[in-house]
Amino acid sequence: MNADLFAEPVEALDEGAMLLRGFALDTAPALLAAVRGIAVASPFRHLITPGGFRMSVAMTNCGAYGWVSDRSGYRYDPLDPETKHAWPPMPPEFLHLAVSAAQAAGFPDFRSDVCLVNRYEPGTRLTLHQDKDEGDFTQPIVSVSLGLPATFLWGGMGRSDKQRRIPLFHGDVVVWGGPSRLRYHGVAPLKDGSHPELGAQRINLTFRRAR
Ligand code: MD6
Ligand code: FE
Repeated sequence: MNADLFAEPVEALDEGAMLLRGFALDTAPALLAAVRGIAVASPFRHLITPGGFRMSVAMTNCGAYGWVSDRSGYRYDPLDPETKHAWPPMPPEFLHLAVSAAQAAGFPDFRSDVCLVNRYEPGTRLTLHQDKDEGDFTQPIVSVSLGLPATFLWGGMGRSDKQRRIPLFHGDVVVWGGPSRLRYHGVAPLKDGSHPELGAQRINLTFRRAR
């Protein structure tokens, strides 16, 4: 088989930002089984933004901390505010995938202590934002797409910079760090569809180092 006939599986988006096509395909079934377990312990919920809006993305977390939002602001919390318990531990297969994807993208020292799990349904979107609530911007973000395809909006360092629209499919991984760590990004409204494993859903895992 001549690999040159096929799309490049690794694409540099910008300095410090890489798209790893299909990187998580082999582990996807194990990842999805683990997501179901996480959602039993800490259910998906729609957080309220500091401005009082309900987020259309449903979220939960695993790891030592979880990313949460309420009227008082955004923060990383060692306890799930809904259950008042610690978040479920990071499953070993999550950690292994996050570390190997970071390494493949040129970040050999990634030490993730949070996985934010996002659930999108048709119509769900994520407006342009920076991931800037973390303590150490030398650590990258690793983002894993599962289920329905989505259009990732990849912007610049300013909110109004031109954006690229990048289709993300089941098993794709995007890693951003270094000079791209604070780039604006988002997700366009999810189109209707049905995925063989997840039905009308997209699950996104974002791995970070919170502290
Ligand atoms: C994505 N997600 O779903 C990218 N950031 O492909 C994010 O950038 C993101 O889903 C912060 C909080 C939740 C997210
Ligand atoms: Fe983000």
